[in-house]
Amino acid sequence: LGTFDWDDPLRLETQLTEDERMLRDAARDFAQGQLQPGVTDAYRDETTDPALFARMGEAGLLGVTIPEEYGGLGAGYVTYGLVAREIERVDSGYRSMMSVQSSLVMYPIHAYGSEEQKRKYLPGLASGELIGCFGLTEPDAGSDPAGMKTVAKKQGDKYVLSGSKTWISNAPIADVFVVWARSEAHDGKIRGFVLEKGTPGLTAPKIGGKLSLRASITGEIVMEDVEVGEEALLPDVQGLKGPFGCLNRARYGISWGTMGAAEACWHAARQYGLDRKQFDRPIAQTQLFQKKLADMQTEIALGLQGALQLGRLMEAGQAAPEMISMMKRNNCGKALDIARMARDMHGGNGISEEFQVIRHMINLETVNTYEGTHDVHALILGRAQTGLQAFF
Ligand code: TGC
Ligand code: FAD
Repeated sequence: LGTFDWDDPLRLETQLTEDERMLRDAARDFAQGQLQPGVTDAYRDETTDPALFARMGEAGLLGVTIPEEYGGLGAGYVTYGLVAREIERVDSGYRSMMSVQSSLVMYPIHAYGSEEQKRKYLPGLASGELIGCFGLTEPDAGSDPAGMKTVAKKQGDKYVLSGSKTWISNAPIADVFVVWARSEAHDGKIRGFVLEKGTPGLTAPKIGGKLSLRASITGEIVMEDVEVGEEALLPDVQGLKGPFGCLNRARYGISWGTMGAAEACWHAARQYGLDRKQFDRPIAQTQLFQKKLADMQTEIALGLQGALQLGRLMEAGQAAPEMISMMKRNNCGKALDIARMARDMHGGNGISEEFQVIRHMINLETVNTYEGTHDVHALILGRAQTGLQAFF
């Protein structure tokens, strides 16, 4: 019979390759050494230091799955997931910055872009010298991106883009904007464009007053007759499968990342229960406290196994979007439950920034909503098993 490691009950560690463990350890060192010390202040003060991108780039954490010839790490999807888990163990906002750059900006340029676009943007995005953002959501088109109003009109050899995007991570500090619009020259189909900061008519005001994901800056993208040439069009994709192809990767990364946030909350609650005494004994020595710890341990172990299996299927080219919906939805929902439990188990201290758990809890409200809400992923899974469309 084997031994039981409370911290790794189903032996995830033994299912990773040596290279994966090494890159995971490097990501953990970076996250704990460079991100953890400043996160409480960044969250409280709602500040995002753009220099963090260069530091993540230097540590090799941007574009993990992008080939080395374009500045990426050329590693697999499991490594990408392990990196997301380590960063989100610190803060969902920092993982957000990394996933937007890697899955929503570098991936579409690599998968759908011309050779010139790849050479122009990918190395700078990998090093973090350039910051990217991804504009799909609009004020009137969130869960239903097919309802987007942003248009690209062809005038001579130029495209003229007008419209607005909202709730866009990184936008106010971005240099490179991957934006999705209906193109009149392509029968109204959705096409991707790569816009650059400073182009006349393009602005990205910050959205203030966020009480969640405060360490990651969010903004709008406003396009007032933004004129670009053919070289801005992503040539190799059209239709909603363009943005969804990117979302598949980011959603997959979130299934790992949320488990990192959940682990941080679980470990904190366990330690707090061992340290804190009431009624002359550690609160960890009560049945209710231990039941909560058991639930956390079980859900995290299962969530990580699911994320790992999905990562292996992605690496084998066998992952279906519905599998990604299942893992994004389940792991976000479970992580949110775990963070709420951990907050409760800390008593009054649980609401203090010092104990971190309430920050994770509030962040996970955003993560449960973006990249497809918890309920929208339920509808994707419901459609897949009934054949019945319940969106409208
Ligand atoms: P539907 O009819 O289902 O599909 C339309 C076309 O798209 C294709 N498709 C996919 N392709 C690849 N991967 C997927 N996951 C795909 N899902 C759909 C589909 O095959 C079809 O292609 P074609 O060629 O036949 O036209 O589309 P629908 O309009 O009925 O979609 C419904 C729904 C709800 C599934 C979808 O719209 C949806 O997922 N909504 C959620 C929107 C969302 O996730 N937005 C995310 C915005 S980005 C973001 O939040 C970033 S946060 C980043 C951070 O900070 O970390
Ligand atoms: P809505 O679509 O209006 O949904 C509101 C509620 O209605 C939800 O509970 C939803 O589940 C429910 N609902 C909607 N349709 C149905 C239905 N058919 N049946 C049942 N219930 C339904 N977007 C980007 O493009 N790029 C980004 O970088 C980005 N970053 C973000 C960062 C943050 C901090 C946040 C908060 C959001 C970000 N988003 C981004 C936007 C995000 O993807 C959307 O908020 C999300 O897709 C939901 O859209 P919505 O806010 O319009 O909500």
